[in-house]
Amino acid sequence: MSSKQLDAVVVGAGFAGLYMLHLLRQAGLAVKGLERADDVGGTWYWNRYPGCRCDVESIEYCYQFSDELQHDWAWTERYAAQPEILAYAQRVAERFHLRELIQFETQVERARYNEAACRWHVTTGSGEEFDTRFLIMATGCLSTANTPDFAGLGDFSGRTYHTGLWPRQGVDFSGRRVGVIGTGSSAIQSIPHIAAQAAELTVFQRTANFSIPAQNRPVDPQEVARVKADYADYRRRARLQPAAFGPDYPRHADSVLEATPAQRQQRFEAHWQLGGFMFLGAFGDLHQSEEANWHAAEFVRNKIRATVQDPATAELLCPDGIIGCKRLCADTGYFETYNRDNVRLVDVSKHPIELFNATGLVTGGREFEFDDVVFATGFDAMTGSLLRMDIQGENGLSLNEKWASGPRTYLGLMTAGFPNLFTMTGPGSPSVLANMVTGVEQHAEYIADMIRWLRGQGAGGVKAQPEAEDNWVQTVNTRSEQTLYPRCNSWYLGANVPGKPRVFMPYIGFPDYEATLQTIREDNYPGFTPLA
Ligand code: N01
Repeated sequence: MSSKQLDAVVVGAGFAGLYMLHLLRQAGLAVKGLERADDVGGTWYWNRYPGCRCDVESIEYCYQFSDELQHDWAWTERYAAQPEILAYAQRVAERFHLRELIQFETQVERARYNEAACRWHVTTGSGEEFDTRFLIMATGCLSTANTPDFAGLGDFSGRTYHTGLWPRQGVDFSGRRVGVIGTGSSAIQSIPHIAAQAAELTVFQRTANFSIPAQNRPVDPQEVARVKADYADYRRRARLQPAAFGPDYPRHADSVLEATPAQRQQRFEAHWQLGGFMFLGAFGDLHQSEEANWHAAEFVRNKIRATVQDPATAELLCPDGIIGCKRLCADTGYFETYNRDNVRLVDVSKHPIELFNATGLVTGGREFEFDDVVFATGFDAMTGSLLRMDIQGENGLSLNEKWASGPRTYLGLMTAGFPNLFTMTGPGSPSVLANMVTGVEQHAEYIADMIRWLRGQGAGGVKAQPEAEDNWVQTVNTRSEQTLYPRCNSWYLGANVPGKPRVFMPYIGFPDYEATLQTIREDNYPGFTPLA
């Protein structure tokens, strides 16, 4: 085979792509990775903003496929910061000799399916072409930055940044007047750091967000030794958790509505002290009942009121929605930052940002001047990176046409009409609702197994059956409708990108999903049709 005639192309060299490449090479395939960045790491390559760190504990936010790797790598903090996670991805690439499989600074622009040959023709931004049997999209769920189309943005003469495209050399805000737009996870992590450096910081908030202190700290060597003594069992138990992490944290099943006010307060306080996502384990009905959820939300609002000294600012920072409906944020000193003299909060919920001009922006008839603006405005999540590529499957059907009313997949792995095209942690899989590293390992192993199964029977490929896809889409929808998730304007629903179809994209429930995958594998992959 020439270097351009391949068995598999893997797009993306983040955690998903790296492991996929490793497994496919092990399976004996001629495989190549194509990555737009100049190094591995994916999310952790691009998101270098100050304060960037993971909201899943480091002992779990790492691969489990190699026992040696698990034991050799030592994290320094409970929640690892971006430089450490990037260093880990780089170490993995070196240890498993993966860089030699990856062509960097290569953006896939187009992919065309050739039905007669059961192969994909892939074209890059520089016009290079690859011919491959399998095309595997390890393109990430939060990898296409979303900068709103503000009028006059091009007129702004200061510096602009997006948290998801942060300059490698960092940014010095010393002595500068900075504006941050957005109050999602990226903003909540970066604002305390920017505030500590800048002369003035103005935060533009459209929707107040729930955030729980991460309670980050250096790792406890005894705790690490305990986990590592039986890492496999720890991992096994983690996979039985709703989001595939935190097996040793309490998750209570009882109803908040049956607790006395004192019991509620005590339980919420205990879970607040656990930090981050663990807060939502306080009671069993927080994701199901709005009335139950209100109690958790009110507890957090009271914490904000107790932290932020200016009552008007505190009220503006109090979210009025459902806690956990948008992704819960984990912070270190976020609300405290609003007690600094150099920080102010501007509410743009009633008066959206109207326009930018040379010196700043205008909202509600007021003008704000800056040297720098930071867009912490999120991503075109889950589908953005896939739909930006021009992908055409059977009968010239484009993925954009097929997903015009929202993504449709079978198990989040394949979409009917696009044979031999796999999506890793795609819409319809637990993906962003679970530990992403566990999710990508699960998908990489599943895809590699399926390819082995196909090769074992001399099949040229595989496609998802439309009926299987319809049923799965229904299952995903039914699952989300049983929860409070669809009731807010989250990126899980595509609500943050104007014009994007409103469909709840991830599948809720990692353990069920894992069991479904296993049953399907054991039954010889019903819903998938092998191709001659
Ligand atoms: O993005 P977001 P993010 N005018 O979409 C606002 C993961 N992550 O990058 O809520 C004014 O959450 C928007 O306002 P609204 C994590 O999964 C993880 O912060 O739409 N404001 C919102 O406040 C996370 O959920 C970690 O009304 C506008 C903000 O911009 C996901 O990435 C750290 C606007 C965008 O928030 C995305 O987080 C960082 C406009 N026109 C990220 N448009 C950790 O592991 C948008 N906004 C901890």
